[in-house]
Amino acid sequence: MKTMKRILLVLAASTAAVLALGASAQAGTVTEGFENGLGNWVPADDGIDPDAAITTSTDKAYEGAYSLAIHLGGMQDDGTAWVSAPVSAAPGSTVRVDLSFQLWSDEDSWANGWPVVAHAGVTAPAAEEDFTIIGRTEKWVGWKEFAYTADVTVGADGTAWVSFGTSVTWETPKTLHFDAVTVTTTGL
Ligand SMILES: [Ca+2]
Ligand SMILES: [Ca+2]
Repeated sequence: MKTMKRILLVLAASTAAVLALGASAQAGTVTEGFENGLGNWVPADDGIDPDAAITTSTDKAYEGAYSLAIHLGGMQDDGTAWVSAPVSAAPGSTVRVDLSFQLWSDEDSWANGWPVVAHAGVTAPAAEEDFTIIGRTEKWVGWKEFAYTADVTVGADGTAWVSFGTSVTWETPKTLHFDAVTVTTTGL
């Protein structure tokens, strides 16, 4: 009787472990506040704006002391810069990727805004056309949350890439500050 009880306990424990593993493969949330550099976020741009620069900055912070600063010179009247991070999913599965972040604006202006862009897919974006426009800059004062959701079917490597940034549509230099990034992946 004692042995049977022990076997049942072991079975219960291993079932719980399998369930926990399944859950962690199916859903997860990662956050980034840029307090120690860019973390998992890889900086990139389309090569059009020679002044494109992606750094961390203490000029603005939604949380902690640092934000992500994406700078574009604007003088080509074109050019897109962004950061991308890999997220893990079960190989071959379809996941919903929910991205959110805070973006700082100095002013609420009738003009002068640039698109805020985002993307999620099996590869990181390479050009402006790869992105979805999810809003425009300089249409509020202070911090504002932006969000983007996409479903991605990952390949055998179990990796999806999620990205956000901005794109020049007005010939003026801008430095945009992003912070408090959250990426949640949920198995579908
Ligand atoms: Ca921060
Ligand atoms: Ca453009």
